[in-house]
Amino acid sequence: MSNLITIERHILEQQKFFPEASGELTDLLNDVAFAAKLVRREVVRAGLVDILGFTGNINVQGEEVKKLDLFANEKIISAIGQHGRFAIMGSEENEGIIIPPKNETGNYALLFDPLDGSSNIDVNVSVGTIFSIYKLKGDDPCKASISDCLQHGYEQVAAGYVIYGSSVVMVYTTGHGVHGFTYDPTIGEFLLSHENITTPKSGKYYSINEGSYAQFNEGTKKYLDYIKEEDPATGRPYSTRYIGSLVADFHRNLLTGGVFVYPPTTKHLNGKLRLMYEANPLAFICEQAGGRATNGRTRILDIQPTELHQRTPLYIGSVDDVIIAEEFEQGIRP
Ligand code: P6P
Repeated sequence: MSNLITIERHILEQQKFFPEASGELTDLLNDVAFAAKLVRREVVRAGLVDILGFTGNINVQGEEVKKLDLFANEKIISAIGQHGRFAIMGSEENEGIIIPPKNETGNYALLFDPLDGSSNIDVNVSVGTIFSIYKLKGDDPCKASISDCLQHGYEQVAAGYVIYGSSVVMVYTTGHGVHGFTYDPTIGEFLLSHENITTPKSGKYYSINEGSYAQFNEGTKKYLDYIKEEDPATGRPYSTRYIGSLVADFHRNLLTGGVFVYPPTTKHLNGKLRLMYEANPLAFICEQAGGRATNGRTRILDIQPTELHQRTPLYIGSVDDVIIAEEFEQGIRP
């Protein structure tokens, strides 16, 4: 590859779209990229250091906290918080908001899931970090509050994820396309590998946990019957691909096409996934890549947030595939 473009250089070039941001956005995204390198360093060694397994703690979600979850959370808060660019943060691992050190100089809010899919960590299945960045609503960082963390998804100034898999890839958008960078451990840099990612209008994969079939409503059950019928004219049956790690399932469908559905269930009436640091950032990325993201009825980015950890159903991926799943959810398709 002749012109090696690092993520830092690419972010700097994106800055031209934000003349008013005076370089802040560049610094924010570089902070996130730096934190991702620290998390990656431990994730890829997880089997060699005493960082696997459980901490014995239960997080705000009522889930057992993995050591690597906690490590990633602490690393992101400290590595990013130290530069004073964020006035406030919200993490999947913390019940309330986080006011980082030097917050008085920050003009942005950061929402993140430090290590999504952590139940897969000990068995070496891809996991991921997801992040979402907003400009503060007011102009006094010292007055930053939960309302700065509860803005509509369409207010995001940047969003992205890091997938720790066979290779480590960081994907981000600032509203000007979606770009992917693969980590090269020989030089310690994320290098541009997927410029201007666009997702196919339709795919051949559907991702849903069919083990929850008994918990699904009639619309979801009819959708599953439909997507598995033989009909070459519409490319059916689709193939099922479900890793149980949102970032991994999303990333595959983003590149190859397909649909990911986490619908309402009797166990999770509002879906299981989190709006602010899972659905919103991935929806921003998906739409920027030409895809679609809803809760089965409403555009994810238009949902008015009310709580930091609120859940939402998630229908996300190729436009044509998402619309079909929505039509069953809404009873439009018999
Ligand atoms: P289920 C992992 O715990 C996670 O939050 C997402 O990464 C993943 O898509 C989902 O939950 C899997 O949930 O109920 O299918 O096991």
